[in-house]
Amino acid sequence: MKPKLISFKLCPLVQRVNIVLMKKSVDYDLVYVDLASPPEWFRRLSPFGQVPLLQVDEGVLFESVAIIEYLEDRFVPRLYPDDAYIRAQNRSWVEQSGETTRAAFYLTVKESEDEYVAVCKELSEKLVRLESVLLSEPYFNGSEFGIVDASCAPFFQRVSFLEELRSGIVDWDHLPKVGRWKDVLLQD
Ligand SMILES: N[C@@H](CCC(=O)N[C@@H](CS)C(=O)NCC(=O)O)C(=O)O
Repeated sequence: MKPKLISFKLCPLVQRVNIVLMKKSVDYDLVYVDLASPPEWFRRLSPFGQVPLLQVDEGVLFESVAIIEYLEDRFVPRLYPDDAYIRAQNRSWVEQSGETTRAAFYLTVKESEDEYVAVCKELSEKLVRLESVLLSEPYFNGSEFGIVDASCAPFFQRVSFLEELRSGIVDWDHLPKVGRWKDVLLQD
């Protein structure tokens, strides 16, 4: 069977899996569920009621990072570098990107100005850290698009949408490398 990705329309963690599937040119189906009112079949498949799920011949996978690792093992082109140390570093940044993506989500739900400003500060701190480790261009590892890029792209897309509503979330002038990386990923 074609892999089936089970999604919720706004989920950035599904989106990173989508990007990996597309970069590997995998023919797959995409199904959306309403998480506020999930269908019975979804409750049965998803151990924690969360998306993404990837349904494949062998069964159903959950957790976006585990799904990406599975896709990386099964389909070319390889999106992680060959070198074990650099690959492990990449994985660290994939983990961190989940935290950054979560912060971008908090920007949309915090109800007071103080909480909102605190999230902006947290985001900036994470991006300053990223700025200090970005050594290559245009992608995280250089010329080849990889899994860190796929994992960060949904976050950049959300911040860029939010900045259309309210500028000044991120001080891009002080993050030139991250800013250029964001622009390349959004262009992709
Ligand atoms: N660690 C999980 C998190 C997945 C997650 O938080 N998904 C959200 C949508 S973006 C969800 O399904 N929320 C519903 C819920 O937690 O009940 C992953 O990376 O796959």
